Parts: sequence; structure tokens; C-alpha cells
Amino acid sequence: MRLTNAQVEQFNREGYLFFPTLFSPEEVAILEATISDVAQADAPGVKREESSHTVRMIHGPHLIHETIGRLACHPRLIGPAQQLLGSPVYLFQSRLVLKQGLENRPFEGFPWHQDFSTWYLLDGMPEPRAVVIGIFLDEMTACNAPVLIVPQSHRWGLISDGRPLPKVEHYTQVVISREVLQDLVKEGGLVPLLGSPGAAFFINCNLVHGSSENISPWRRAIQYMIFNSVENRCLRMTRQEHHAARDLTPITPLSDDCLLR
Ligand SMILES: O=C(O)CCC(=O)C(=O)O
Repeated sequence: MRLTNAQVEQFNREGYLFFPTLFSPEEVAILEATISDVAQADAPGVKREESSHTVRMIHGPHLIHETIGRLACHPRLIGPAQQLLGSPVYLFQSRLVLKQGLENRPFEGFPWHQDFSTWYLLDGMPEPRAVVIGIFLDEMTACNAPVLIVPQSHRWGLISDGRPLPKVEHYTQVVISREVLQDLVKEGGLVPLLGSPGAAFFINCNLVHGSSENISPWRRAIQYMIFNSVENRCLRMTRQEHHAARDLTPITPLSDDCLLR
């Protein structure tokens, strides 16, 4: 898949692109069917909620399930990622964020952050030349705590006044302060990413985003695939493969029906 010039310009200006129907219902059903296998896997990337013990997110589902391995080579992801980053790409990270509906406790949210801050601090990723792709596996509505983004916030570069959170299981985030957020939204406002299963967003890895806790009864699963430019290899390869890939082989896209075969 190739983006138009207007789409590339929009990504560079606003920091994101949104595709309401990137994957068909048949493809979503195939991806959806991986969730229970991935969530039940006895793998180091499976992280549970501290309060309720339900699965919160899984790092590295592509290492667990062959279907997600194929998704990592999907031409509808690779083509645009190569165009936006201006080079061949490799899969830096995949993660499935489940955001279960209300069980014993609501599913906790994600504070305002830039994904690049983690990779810069922990992995020594030199430049923000990675693109974060989120594929909706459930309906995202105003009710089930959608991802909120601050358009144009990537133009601020890495925001360093944030408060580093303690490192937990080789994962950390720098949280954007309220003062900075107020300035950011004056320029770009706030946009909730809403849509049906099969929709997908592409965001610049410096785009500020977050989400609140899910107090609805509905699960809200997003399959994230993060591609880095092969020219932007990380300088510290200390984290495990499911957090930060060491295999930098440029991806050759599979055929467009690779999920259906
Ligand atoms: O899916 C969400 O609510 C946000 C996830 C997120 O920001 C992250 O995993 O870094």
C-alpha cells in the first residue's frame, strides 16, 4: 500500500493518520482469534494488572503467535511505514493492549506520554524515526476509554520536563506534566481515536497520547506494531527481544492476503 503525498504531509504536520477500514472483517476475525492464545501464553511479555490480576498487555505477541508474525510483514503496514520513515524498516516491538472491561476493578489507564521517551532512555534509540501503528480489534467508543492524542505535539520533540516513573520490569515511561499538556493542547487540541474493528492509526513516536481507565463493561483491544528505520538502530541492546528487537533484518512485505492464507 502506498500513501498519497497529502497523507504523508498530514502525518508530518499532525503527527498521525487514521484509516477507518484498513483491515476487513475476515482479517479482524483472524487477528481477534489470536487474543486468547497470546493472553494465556506462558511468555515473559505477559503483564497483569496489579489490582485484579487480569492480563493488561502482552509485549511481543509476534514471538508467540505466527499470525501476528505475518501481520508484522503486512504490506498495508510496511509500505506506509517505509514511506513515512524514508527507509527500510524492522519490527522494533509489538504489543497487545487488552484494556479489559470492568471486572473487579477498572482497567487502569495510561498517563500522558511519548513512546519515544522509553526507547530513548532504555534502548538508546537515537532519533524518533519509529512509527507506532495501532489496529483496533474491538469497537472503540467514547465509553470504553479510547486512546486520546494531542495532534502536532510531536513537533515539540522529546519533552524532557516530564516525571520519570520508576522502572518496572524493564519498562518505564516519562509522564508529561499538566502544565506542558495545557500548552500542547492550546496548539493541537485533543482527538479521541474512535472506530470499528479493523480501523488503524499511525502515529509519530513523539506524539503525546494517553488513555483513561476503562470503567465500561466492554473490552478494548488494540494490537500495536512498532516499526523502526533500519538506519536508526538502538545503541543499547539490553532489554529482552519482546521489549526491543535485536533482529534488525529489513522486512520484505508478504502478499496482501497474507493473513487470509
Ligand atoms: O492503548 C492505550 O490505551 C494506550 C497504550 C499506550 O499508550 C502504550 O502502551 O504506550
